[in-house]
This record gives sequence, structure tokens and C-alpha cells, in this order.
Amino acid sequence: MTEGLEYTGFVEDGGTPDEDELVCEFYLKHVDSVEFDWASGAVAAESSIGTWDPSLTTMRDGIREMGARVVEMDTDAGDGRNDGVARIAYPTELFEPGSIPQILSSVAGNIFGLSEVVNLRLKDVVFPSELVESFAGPALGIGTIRSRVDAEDRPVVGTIVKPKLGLRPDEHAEVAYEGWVGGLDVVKDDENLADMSFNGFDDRVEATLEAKREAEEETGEQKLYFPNITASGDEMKKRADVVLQNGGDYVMVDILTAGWGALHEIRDYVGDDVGIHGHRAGHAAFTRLPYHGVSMLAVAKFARLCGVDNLHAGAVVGKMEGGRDEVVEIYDFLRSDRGIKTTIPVASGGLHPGVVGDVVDILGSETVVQAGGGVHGHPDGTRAGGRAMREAAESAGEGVSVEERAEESEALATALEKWGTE
Ligand code: CAP
Ligand code: MG
Repeated sequence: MTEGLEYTGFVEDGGTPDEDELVCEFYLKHVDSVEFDWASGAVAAESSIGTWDPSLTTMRDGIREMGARVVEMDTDAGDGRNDGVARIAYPTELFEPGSIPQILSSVAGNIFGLSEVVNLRLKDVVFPSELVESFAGPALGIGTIRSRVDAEDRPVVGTIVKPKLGLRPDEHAEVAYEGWVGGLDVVKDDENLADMSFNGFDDRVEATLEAKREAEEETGEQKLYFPNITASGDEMKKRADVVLQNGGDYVMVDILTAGWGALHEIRDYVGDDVGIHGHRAGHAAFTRLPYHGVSMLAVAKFARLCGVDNLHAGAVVGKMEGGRDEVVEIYDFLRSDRGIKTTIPVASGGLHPGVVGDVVDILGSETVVQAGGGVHGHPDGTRAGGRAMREAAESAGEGVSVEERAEESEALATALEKWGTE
């Protein structure tokens, strides 16, 4: 093999990443026929400048130095499923500024299929500030979102219109109206509701934004509606136009099924006054196995750079899988100062008024807490479900127990009777 292009030539154990380098942390398990350093080097090579045949006649001076370096190997971190952790540093010039697709084609691309690895997980990515600055980032930031709905001292509360598919536009708008008038700040479309034969996008948006205005008039509160514009990039722009023409100020995108390129496009198109609600449908296909794929923390980093204002990030309690430590780490990241605006984490999935206090205890109140079944399944209907969620959010913000609050709220008492507090 040509000197310097062997995979172990990409290993500089004990090296220090430069400040302007991007650093990735991988868990990996390698096949028995190679050692950890060889497999780590293979990952560094394939995700930067290399290929399987090291004796490239096209290699010239200067290119080799652009290769990624394995700067740390920790085989003590092995746990059977993994042989250890490798930290890899990448020179910034390997990356196109402002392009998540290009970055992922490098650091989360071919490497997952390399024959040297049995499984591989991109655990974390740390971006240098030069790259961070090349992205738009969120338009609004957590403070703006909370103040828009006057929820500075409690979590923002919302619902997902259910049944997730099947309602006509007028029915959808009516359910939304009931939720808002009950006390919810937010109503959103579900992830698989787009432009359907039974519920056309334009008609739904027109009717639901009209219902929002009526609810705002009736309650004296500002409300938010997140219509799901997920489609091709061009179609999403047309749908965003419909939202804006009807007085909307937020769009929702299924960021993983629509794709990062389309997300960049829509962030650029809607500009700095319109919020983007990011649904992560499909993430568990590659985030769920702890020893393979891409972590949700890494996904959250990409989403924030791309300009997602609200991101589904797990709830710890509820129907969706998600370990406490990991979810807390993601929430902390989304709220931390990184040189771009913050993203508000969204807790959702199997929630109801009885668990809002737990969500806030674990994850804090700079959060959007959403319930679909836990609002529309209320025995007295959506309006009472919305009221119960609002009461639960207010009591969580005040540090009052939900049971105590329920003594003054019939809607909340009924919700607790049905669903309990777990
Ligand atoms: C919740 C939800 C959300 C999930 C997504 C659903 O409805 O609308 O899409 O929360 O999961 O379709 O399941 P319910 P995550 O309140 O009725 O459960 O937030 O983990 O990405
Ligand atoms: Mg949903």
C-alpha cells in the first residue's frame, strides 16, 4: 500500500483537534480481521478524502493533509455491542459552508456500510464557529416564541389535530378552534397530513387560520398554527405562500422525510419572520439503536443549524422511546448559546394533562408540550381537553401540583380521573 494512505495513516492518537476543525465522535464495532485503529482509520479516510485502494495515482502533495485524523481512540468505552469510541477531526475545508447535505454525505455517508465495521454510530458532532456562522439558524429563538403567546412563565401548550388523517378542512378548523378557545397556544397538523383528497392543503389552511383569528378575538390571546407544508422544495414554497397569504406566521416541515436540502430551501424562502416547526418523523429508523446510526443529538444539531425553531426532541414520559439523559442533553443543547438563535424543544407523544408536571420537572418549561390523544380524548371534548392542558401547564409553571389545581378546574379533574398522573 502507498505510504501514508494506509488506513492507520489516518490515525494520530493523542492528537489535538484544531479550533477550526469539525469533530465527530463515533462508537464502532469492527470485524475480527482488523484492529480498532484500522477500522477507525477506515472511517476517517472514507468520510474525508480516501477510498479502498490507497495507491491512487491522482494523489498529490497537499491533498493528504486534507484527510481527517482519528485523534482519540477509547477502547475502554467498549461494551460488547461496540469496541470503543473514536474521535475524528476534519479540516473545515472538507465542508461546503451552509450545506448539511454535503456535511452528512461526508460524516454520515458511506461509512455506515464499510465492510471493516459491524456497526457504527455517529454519537456527536461539534461544529467550529466558522461553519456555524455559515448557516441561517432559527429565525425566532425561544424568547420570541414564548412571548408571542405570553407563556414566559410556563411551557407553551398545544395539540395535534386528531384523528391524524380523515377530517375535512372545516372539521379540522373546528377542532383547532375548540383547542385554542379551551386555552391552548398552539394547534398543529399531524406529520402525515399534507394535501389530501379529503383535506386539501389550501382549504385547510384558509379555514384553520380563519378559526385562529376567531379564537384570538374570543380569548384575547395570540395563538399559533403550524400547517404541515411537507412536500418537494418547490411545492413547499407554494404552500408557504398560501400560509402567508392567509395571515399565517409559521410552517411545519417533516424535516427528515422532506430532506435537509429542502429544509435549507424553505428556511431561505420564508425568511426571518416566519417560524419553522420541525417534526422528526422517521428519526428512530437511525437514532433508536444505541450502537448504530446517527444520534438524535446530532440530528438536533443539524436541525438547529438549518433553522428549525421548534424541534420534536423527546418527552421521557409518554408513548415514545427516549432515555432521560439523552433527551435532557438534547434539550440543553437546543437552549444553549451557540452563536445562532435557540430552538425550542417539543415534548410530544402519549402526553396528557396529568403528566405535564413530570415533563416540566424533567425537562424545564422552555418547552412546547403537546398532546393529541390527551386533548381530544377528554370525555368532555377538545375544548375541555385544551383547558385541562392549559391548567396543567400553568400549575407546572407555578410549581403547584396538578391535583391541587384540579380542585378548581373541572376540566382538569375529569382529565385526571380518566388518565391519572402517570
Ligand atoms: C403525538 C404525535 C406526534 C409524536 C411524534 C403522534 O400524538 O402527533 O407526532 O409526538 O413523536 O402522531 O404520535 P399523541 P416525537 O399526543 O396523540 O400521542 O415527538 O417523539 O417525535
Ligand atoms: Mg403526530
